[in-house]
Amino acid sequence: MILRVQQPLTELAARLRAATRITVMTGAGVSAASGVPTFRGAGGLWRTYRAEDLATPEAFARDPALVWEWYAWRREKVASCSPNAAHVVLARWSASAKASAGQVPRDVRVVTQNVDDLHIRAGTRDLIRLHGSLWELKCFNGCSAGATTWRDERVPLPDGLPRCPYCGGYARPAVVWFGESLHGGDVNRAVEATACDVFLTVGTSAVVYPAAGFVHHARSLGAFTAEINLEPTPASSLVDVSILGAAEDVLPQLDRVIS
Ligand code: BJW
Repeated sequence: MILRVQQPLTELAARLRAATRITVMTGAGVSAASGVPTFRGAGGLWRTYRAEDLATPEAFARDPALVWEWYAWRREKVASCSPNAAHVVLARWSASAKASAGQVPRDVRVVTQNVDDLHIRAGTRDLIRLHGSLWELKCFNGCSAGATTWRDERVPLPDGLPRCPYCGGYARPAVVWFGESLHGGDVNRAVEATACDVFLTVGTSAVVYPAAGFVHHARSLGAFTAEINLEPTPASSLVDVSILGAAEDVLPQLDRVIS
């Protein structure tokens, strides 16, 4: 177990206990203990591949087979993974709107940048998914019917590149690539969730915008802000409390203290 700083954990627990509105924003580090590779940490995906080669519309237009090969590999990887203790705690918090007698009722929102769906599989309610899902596809050509995403959980994918059932063009993963706008409704819900008592970021390198900006927005609105990560990030010196530790260790410990 990696838990290097006890004092910030105690302070965060006290803040969480007193809070009525809590927002937790997660990144790839939350799924690391499940076996899902992160992007930028040790062993992260970008250490092996260049983002520009795989996670942009230009990359897909240039070489859809290469991009699909990468996504097919990641779908297979994620399909073999299960939610870990961090997902389980957040799922329980998200469902704990009605508190038992004597407890403060809590409204817990979970916002994620992850496309793996492990929060959903753990049972998180009303999850806000900023970067889409590995398990949904849409038309790459942008045909009107294929703009609405459809579910595709086939693992492995059949031979040949997935096609749009409406226009026959290439289908693509319904994830948000660099240079693409996030879905307006998701951004609005996330911005709304920055109006909270405690805003906690977990397992994100805090470098990809607009997600990385939400913790600062929450702070400007008066939220107590905190971060849980294995290592310092650009947000560490700006949040009220930075806890160096693993999400799957720290969240269950916080849960025990505040429950
Ligand atoms: C643990 C742990 C454990 C490990 N416990 N912790 C210049 C300046 C500012 C912005 C821009 C700019 N140029 C371009 C932009 C915009 C760009 C951007 O932010 N770029 C930055 C990199 C500079 N953003 C966009 O393009 C976004 N769209 C947009 O802004 O539209 C308007 C616009 C367009 C064009 C120009 C300007 C504006 C879209 C961003 C989409 C991001 N997409 C991806 C891929 C999704 C699909 C897929 O998965 O295939 O999303 S990139 C990748 O990064 C993925 C993630 O969701 C995202 C964030 O990564 P995350 O989750 O933080 O993971 P890691 O790996 O980075 O970090 C893991 C952390 O966990 C590490 O810190 C570890 O230490 C830690 N950890 N184990 C706790 N057990």
